[in-house]
Amino acid sequence: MNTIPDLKQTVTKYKFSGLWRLMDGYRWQYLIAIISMGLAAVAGSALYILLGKFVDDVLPAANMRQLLPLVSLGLIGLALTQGAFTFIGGRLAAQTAENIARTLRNYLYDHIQQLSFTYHDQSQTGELLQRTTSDVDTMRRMFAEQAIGIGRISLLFVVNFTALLTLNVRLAFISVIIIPIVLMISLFFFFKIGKAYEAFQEQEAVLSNRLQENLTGVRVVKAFARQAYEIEAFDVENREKWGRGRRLTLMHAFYWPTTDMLCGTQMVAAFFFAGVMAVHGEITAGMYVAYVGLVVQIIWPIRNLGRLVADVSTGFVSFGRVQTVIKEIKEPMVEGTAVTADRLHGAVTFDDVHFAYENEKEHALHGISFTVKPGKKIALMGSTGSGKTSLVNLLPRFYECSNGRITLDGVDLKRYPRAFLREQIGIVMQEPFLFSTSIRNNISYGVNHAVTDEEMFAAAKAAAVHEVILSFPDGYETMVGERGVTLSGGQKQRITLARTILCDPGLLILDDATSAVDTETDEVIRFALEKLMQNRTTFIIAHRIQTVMDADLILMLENGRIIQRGTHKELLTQEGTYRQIYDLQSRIEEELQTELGELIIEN
Ligand code: DUT
Ligand code: MG
Repeated sequence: MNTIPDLKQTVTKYKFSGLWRLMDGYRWQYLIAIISMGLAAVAGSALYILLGKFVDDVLPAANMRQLLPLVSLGLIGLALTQGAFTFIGGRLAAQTAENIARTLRNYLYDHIQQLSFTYHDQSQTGELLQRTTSDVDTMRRMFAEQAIGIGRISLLFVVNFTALLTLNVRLAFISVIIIPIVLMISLFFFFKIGKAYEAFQEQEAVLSNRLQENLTGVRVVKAFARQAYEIEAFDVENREKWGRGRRLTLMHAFYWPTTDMLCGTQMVAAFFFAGVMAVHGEITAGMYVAYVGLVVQIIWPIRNLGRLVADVSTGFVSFGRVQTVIKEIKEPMVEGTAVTADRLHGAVTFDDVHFAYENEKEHALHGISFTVKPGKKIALMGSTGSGKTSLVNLLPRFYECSNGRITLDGVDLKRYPRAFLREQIGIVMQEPFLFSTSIRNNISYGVNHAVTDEEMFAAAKAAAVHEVILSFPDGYETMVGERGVTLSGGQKQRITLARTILCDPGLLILDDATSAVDTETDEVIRFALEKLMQNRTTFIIAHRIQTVMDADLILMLENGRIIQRGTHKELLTQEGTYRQIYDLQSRIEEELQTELGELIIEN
């Protein structure tokens, strides 16, 4: 893969300089493209001048028969030259534009990967999709078609106008009166179309967001039989997009007839003047022929120039949208000086830690303090929304605490590079996510080196999923996700668990990692993990007392505060939530046992 250049510097107040920077490395190619177009223009106007000379000097001449093949060859040669240079110019421009678009797309992808959790919490997937695809493509078109077109037409104008001047100065000026007017009109459209296009793109992003969310949640939609509602909601947004698209096409529709009329009038007037001059003998018949050709070579391109200028505004709008993503600060991954050991011991302290999500008034965590010695097991319990996930997410620095201090092996967490933390801290997230690839690839996702079958099987066994995988016809090669089998919630959870185990992290976080498996499997996993958790600090978030009872420290959270702390034994002696949960869960167990016993006696 090519290295990705830093495009941060393209974010400037002035769009032109930003676009200029974007062309780093491609400028020569682009310049050659424009020069080729210019040479094509020169060949084109030479063609008409030669045609004029042919009418004036060759046709009436006595030795016409001898000159005819020569002049014809010249004309064909010029036509071929024009074609060849147009081809070269167009091809180079298209290539440059593709390259710029590819670089930009790679850059955006890379950039988006490195943005913080907070950014991703707040940005919409459809919006980002739109910016990395449709907006980049609009910019590609600007480079391939509009910018090159403007360059070509400007050169065409210079060349042809010079040629016109050599023919007749007065005529030359008469034939370009319209140009300032056309340019003013296109400037007007430049701003109008820019605004309309921005509105259009915004709405398209809304639409793709809707679509993306609907597809992700298609099962929920069906389960609640909300198809009609969804279709209606989609239609509303779609109609809005249609309206905005129509406004855009209407503007184009206005542009063409207006400029056509102006340009047409200009041409007729120019031909008329030239005709009068020819009749009066001020210009020759050959000059008239050349003149007509040159005027057509100027006026029609100018009419297109206006359209191109107006359309460049869409590229500018898209560039602006892309820039807002580029502007976002990346999460520094390697900054920090605290890595001395190549492995964490796993001593963790929280010292009066407060934390709030961006744009949330309420803190998610208040004054959290506790200490964990290396290799210990710490359990977090608490009702939903009490802050368990928020607390563990601070450890790999997914988020930064607002107040207080977290230390790891005695060093402030802020002094560790994020890359190191994320390598050393294995987290099994609350919502399991698998990629659309084989189970093998999913399990080995977190490690960079090649994984042997033994290592993979050991990880899968520890997660109590090895047997399950073997029961699939393709075993570890079974495809999951959109292109393969659909796994149950518990199976997914165990595969993500195996993925984390394989990474052999120095500190392990299990966020409700066994919530979707039955009590029996939970026990199997706990037993298998027992060995893994030895000498490895482990944070366990769970709701079952059995899962947490052997922890060295249990923290009971409520509304972002620790309301109880201690070991299982200690907490049982206290009045409080833990005891209540224990009583509740053991009462259910007892009742089950009794009922089971009665059943056995009855039979
Ligand atoms: N919260 C946010 N933004 C987020 C995530 C959570 O504002 O991106 C809020 C919701 C909740 C509080 O923070 O009021 C704590 O959420 P957390 O996810 O930490 O709760 P939990 O203890 O993990 O709940 P659960 O057992 O449902 O996973
Ligand atoms: Mg949670």
